[in-house]
Amino acid sequence: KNPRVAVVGATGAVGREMLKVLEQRDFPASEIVPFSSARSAGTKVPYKGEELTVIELKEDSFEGFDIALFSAGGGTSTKFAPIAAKAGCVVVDNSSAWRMDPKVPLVVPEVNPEDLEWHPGIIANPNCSTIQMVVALKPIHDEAKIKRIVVSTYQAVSGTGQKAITELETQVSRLFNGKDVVSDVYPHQIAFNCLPHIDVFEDNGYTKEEMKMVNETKKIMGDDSIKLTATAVRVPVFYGHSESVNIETEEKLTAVDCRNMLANFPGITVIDYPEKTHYPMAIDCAGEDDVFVGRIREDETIDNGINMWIVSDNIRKGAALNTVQIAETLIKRDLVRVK
Ligand code: A2P
Ligand code: 11C
Repeated sequence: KNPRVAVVGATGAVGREMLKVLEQRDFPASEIVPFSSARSAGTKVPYKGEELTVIELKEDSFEGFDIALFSAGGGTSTKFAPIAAKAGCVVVDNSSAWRMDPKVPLVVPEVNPEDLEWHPGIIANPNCSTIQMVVALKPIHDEAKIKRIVVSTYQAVSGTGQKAITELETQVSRLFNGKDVVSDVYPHQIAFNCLPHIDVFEDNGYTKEEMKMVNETKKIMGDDSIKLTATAVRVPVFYGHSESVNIETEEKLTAVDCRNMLANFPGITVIDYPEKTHYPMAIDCAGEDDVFVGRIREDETIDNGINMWIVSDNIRKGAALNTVQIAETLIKRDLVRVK
């Protein structure tokens, strides 16, 4: 029997992509039902050539569902995920609300699928910047044990949501027409600019986005000894986060070892032909499923160090796809009780 699936936040940027991914992967559902707030209730969303009517999310919405995929913000997840779990659903939540709860597994299926076994009815999907990085870190950590990571990110505006996509489009068009620009979503102009500021600043001088990368990486990799320091930067790119990652390992790895290991790992495509100017770029990775890795080279300033460049579509592997892959893995491991 196939599970009945609720998609909460189905009118949002990630929710719409979830429906697309469910359709593309022919997810084995008996029914898919889209939910939103009262604002969008009654509107239609496309699924398998049909138009599904969006339903307002209420406390009794989860009766008869087996799986609920959430991407409707932290507030909605904090309130409704426990209600859904109590109604017998397994919740896969894309918000940051439950990620660091020790009772809730934080899962990237290529990295720590075994953590799904102890789920209490809620499973958290990590932050997009963390997901693409840990997929590439996992084979390196298994082989050579990672001691320290220094990462700088170049993050697309779609990570902020639809409003930010519109802000970048509008600013570019106004600047080309000699008009002044207004910044509503970001504190400064994002067009033709880079902002070293994602989410709010914390007391230690880092942003919340940077600290998510520190804390989520340790939880997913199951190793608190990994040291990580991050600088997260918003760049005028629509889709696809890029990351410059420097890794120090306990054991020596050559660039060739590293390239081979990454190329053989599920979910990774290595594009590393600098002599042909072939390396991962956001514009090529947008709309794709894999994590793309290139510029793999040894750090010549330390004994055991590797530098690499990691790019992935933040809305797909960074959000919608990883959520759906978690649901697929739950089914494969017989961890969903279909009513
Ligand atoms: P709505 O369209 O009714 O606002 P995004 O992150 O792209 O802004 O999308 C957020 C998604 O979360 C939308 O589908 C939005 O629905 C949904 N959402 C926001 N608040 C709630 C809520 N209280 N209950 C259910 N869905 C919500
Ligand atoms: C960004 N990474 O690009 C953020 C978006 O914790 O799920 C996702 C925030 C999160 O702005």
